[in-house]
Amino acid sequence: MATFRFGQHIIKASAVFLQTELSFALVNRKPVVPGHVLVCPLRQVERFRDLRPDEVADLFKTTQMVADVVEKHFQGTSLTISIQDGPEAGQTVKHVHVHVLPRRAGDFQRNDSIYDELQKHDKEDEDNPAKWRTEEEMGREAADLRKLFS
Ligand code: AMW
Repeated sequence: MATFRFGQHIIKASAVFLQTELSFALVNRKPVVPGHVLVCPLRQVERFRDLRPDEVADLFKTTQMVADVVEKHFQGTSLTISIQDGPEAGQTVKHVHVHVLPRRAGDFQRNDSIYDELQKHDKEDEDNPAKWRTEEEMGREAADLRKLFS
């Protein structure tokens, strides 16, 4: 089975629900909200500025498509779309990735708390394997999403 490179991580094809010419989208092992997924360039590039124009175009076209599908699938009514570009911005995986997070009324008491959660959800003390979803759960979610793109 093919695998994908996501920074230091090797991602199984079962967790990837969309591949385009230059990008791919995967489910998250530790979602901040239901439907929190990631869209990445296929090429392992650390910073947003390092992407070629065709990669930026593909990444954002793919993000637009993915965002629309996950918002509807997870019964969201809005979206937070975010890139943590560099370690001081909270980036832990050295491979550009766009966070797509379906939003709904009341999901956070303070709306912008989602950014605090995003910043800390995968930091050392918060991010241990016991808190990750199982491969099976991620595989099921990716399979459901994959159908929505075919
Ligand atoms: W960053 O803090 O670098 O902006 O976000 C990294 C994201 O990647 C986090 O949401 C984290 O949960 C997710 N993640 C890290 N490793 C994996 C993996 N192997 N499979 C799925 N998601 C992952």
